Amino acid sequence: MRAPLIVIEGLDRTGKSTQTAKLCHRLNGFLVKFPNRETPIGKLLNQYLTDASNPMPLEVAHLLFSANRWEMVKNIEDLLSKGTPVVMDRYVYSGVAYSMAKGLDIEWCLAPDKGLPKPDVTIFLKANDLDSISQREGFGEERYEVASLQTSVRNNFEILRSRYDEWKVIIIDGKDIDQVHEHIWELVCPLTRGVTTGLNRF
Ligand code: DGP
Repeated sequence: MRAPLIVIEGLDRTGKSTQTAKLCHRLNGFLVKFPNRETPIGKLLNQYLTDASNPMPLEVAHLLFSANRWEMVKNIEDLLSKGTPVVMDRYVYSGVAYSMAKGLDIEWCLAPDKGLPKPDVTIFLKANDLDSISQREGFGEERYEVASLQTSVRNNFEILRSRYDEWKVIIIDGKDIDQVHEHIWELVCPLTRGVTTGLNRF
């Protein structure tokens, strides 16, 4: 028996940080946020994201985002095997959806993440009303926070959703924080007794 690996995905400013923190607290789990900007690789990514004039090639950024996930694997596997649920704020799917939106090929994007542990459930916080997202406080501060790019990222998330069967979607329009949290809890609750199967891999 091991603990579950739970991922919450979504566009920028859709409430992932709030929801992952709330879920983690309720589960007494461990929160992993990607990109993890604290590691040496994460610091490079932070510079890339916050300085739009940073000339780092797209492919290099993609590989660094992937490396940033690989940095955490051992830690994550240890936690799961010891019975601590792991909640992730973004994961492989953000990696693919954002880089595809900038023009990279889906298979190329997936390749460096091959072998990473697969989530037991991926919950996509979907906003139908993209205008309301771009009006949220702070939107536009980082490189990818551009309305046209977000539309493309959302379409890419839909492509990924049709490929991976552990995906669940919650429409967030018109819902408050607690309502979204209760939806998430309904999806996660069956996993709280533990998972009997081993971890799948990408
Ligand atoms: P966040 O810290 O969750 O606001 O994410 C920062 C930005 O980085 C956000 O616009 C989404 C983007 N992002 C997150 N993960 C990846 C990734 O793996 N690859 C790429 N290309 N972009 C990512």
